Amino acid sequence: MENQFSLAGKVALITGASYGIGFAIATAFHKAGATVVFNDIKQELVDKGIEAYKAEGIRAHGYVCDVTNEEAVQALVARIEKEVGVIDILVNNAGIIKRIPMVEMSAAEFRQVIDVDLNAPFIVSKTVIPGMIKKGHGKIINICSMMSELGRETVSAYAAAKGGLKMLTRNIASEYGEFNIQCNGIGPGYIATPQTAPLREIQPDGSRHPFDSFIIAKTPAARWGTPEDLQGPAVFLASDASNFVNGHVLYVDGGILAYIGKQPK
Ligand code: NAP
Ligand code: GCO
Repeated sequence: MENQFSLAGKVALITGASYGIGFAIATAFHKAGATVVFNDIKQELVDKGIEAYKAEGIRAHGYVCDVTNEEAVQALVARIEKEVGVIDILVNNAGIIKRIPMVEMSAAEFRQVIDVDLNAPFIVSKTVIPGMIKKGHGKIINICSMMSELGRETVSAYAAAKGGLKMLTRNIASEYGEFNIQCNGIGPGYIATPQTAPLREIQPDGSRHPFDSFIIAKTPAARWGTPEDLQGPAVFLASDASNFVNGHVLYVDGGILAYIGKQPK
C-alpha cells in the first residue's frame, strides 16, 4: 500500500504556503517524497517560510508571486519548470477572507476576495495544466471551505468564491480528466490558523470568544481542526491512491456538515 501513497519524484507547487494550512500540506508532501515548491505574496513571508521548512529538515523552493497576476504566474511556472521541473501536483491554497456585513461591503472589497480565492486558482490551474498534459498526469487540489456549502453572516464574498471554487474543481475534472488529470477539493472545517485567530481571541474577562464556543458546539469532534488534520487527506488526493477520484470535495471538518447542531437541553 505504501507505494500508492508515495509522492517520490513529484514536483509539488503549494500556493501561499509560508505558514498555516499550506505549510502543513507541503510538509506532508515532503515526507511522502515530493519536492516542495511554494510561493507567497511578499519576500519576508517567503524568507520566513524557507526558514520554517529548513527547521523541519526540508529544502523548499520559495518564490515571490501574487497569484492574482496572470503574467506573474506565467513567469513563476516557467521559472519552476526551468529550476525545479514540470509541476506534477498543484495545491491552490492561497486565500483571504474579509468579514464585513454584506450591505457594508464595497464592490472593490468583494472583488478582491473573489480575485484571490477564485480567479487565482483559475489562473494558476490554467498555467500548469499544459505541462501536466505533456507529462501524462497531474493532480490539482483546491482548498475549498465549509463556505463552499454553507453561508453565514459577514462572509458573502468568501462564500461566493469558495462555492465557485467547488464548481471550478468539478469543471477542471470534467474538462481535463481525459488527460489523466485529477482535480479535487479539500473542504477544511474550522482550523486554528492566523486566518481564524480573530474568531478564537480570548475575551477581556478571560472567557472564550463566543464564536470559539459556537464552533466547538457545532463540531461533533468538539474541537477546532489543526493544519496537520489536512495532511493525510492532501497526500491521498496528490497520490496514485486517488487516481479514479475526480471532481470530488473531501470535507475534513470533524463532522460539521453532517450535524444539525446540539439539541436544546
Ligand atoms: P492563512 O493563514 O491566512 O494563509 C494564507 C496564505 O496565502 C498566506 O500566506 C497569505 O499571505 C497567502 N496569500 C494571500 N493572498 C495571496 C496572493 N494574492 N498571492 C499569494 N499568496 C497569497 O490561511 P490558512 O488558514 O492557512 O488558509 C489557507 C487556505 O485554506 C485558504 O484558501 C483558506 O481560505 C482556506 N481555509 C481555511 C480554513 C481555516 O479555518 N483556517 C478553513 C477552510 C479553508 P498573507 O499572509 O500576506 O495574506
Ligand atoms: C469564517 C471562517 C471560515 C473558515 C473556513 C471554514 O469566518 O467563517 O474564517 O470561513 O476559515 O473557510 O471552512
